[in-house]
Amino acid sequence: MKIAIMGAMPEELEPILKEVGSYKIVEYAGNKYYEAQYKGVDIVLAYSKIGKVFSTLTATTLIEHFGATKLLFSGVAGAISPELKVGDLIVATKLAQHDLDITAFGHPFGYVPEGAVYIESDEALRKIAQEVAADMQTPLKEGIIATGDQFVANEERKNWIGETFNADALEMEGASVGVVCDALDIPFCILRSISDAADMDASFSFDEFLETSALRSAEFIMKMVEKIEH
Ligand code: 4EZ
Repeated sequence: MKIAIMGAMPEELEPILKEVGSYKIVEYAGNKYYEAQYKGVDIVLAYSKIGKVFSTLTATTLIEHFGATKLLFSGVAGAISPELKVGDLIVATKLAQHDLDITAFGHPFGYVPEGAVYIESDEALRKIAQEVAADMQTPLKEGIIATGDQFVANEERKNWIGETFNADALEMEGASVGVVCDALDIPFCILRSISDAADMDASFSFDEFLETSALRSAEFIMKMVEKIEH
């Protein structure tokens, strides 16, 4: 078994690299990959850069080139659900691409022929996440995450995404990573800590809380690695 841990931004991966301590850097496909061992488990880490395209490339590379057999994503997200406040954790039950639109042909938002609106995450990994939450006595919400190539800082757009996909949080990489893992039959888990509310103050809130929320997600993900059977 080899566990891939990915983020989108350096700030999302740095606390994980710090916890891992020593690693080997391999440059491949225009990015840096970090190979290491953590508590006796082989791991490979990377941050992809922001958005669906870069995260697709990185997830595919982690699996096809580096041989990852499970994938965990750690990072931050904008809240849609009013229950979610800055720092809160959410694990995706399923994910959708909110900016995928061929509705002109009568298809629902997020759907293309031979695809699916929602990609389901791995139930066993979600269960491990709930166990970690219980151990840490930290609330963990399960919910739908919507992904698109937009930093949403607009109440109207956020509400539309919430209503259209029944989504609780939004970000820019989860669903594309999910599509890759689903196609390659690799169990995956998308964990996010809230950095903002995707409203008109989102960019300021994001800048203020990126580091602390990313750290919270990273600490949680490393507890999950310890619990995964190996
Ligand atoms: C994307 N990530 C944000 C990248 C922002 C700025 C240089 C998470 C995220 C997010 N994505 C946090 N809040 C968000 C929001 N309101 N809209 C989209 O995964 C890069």
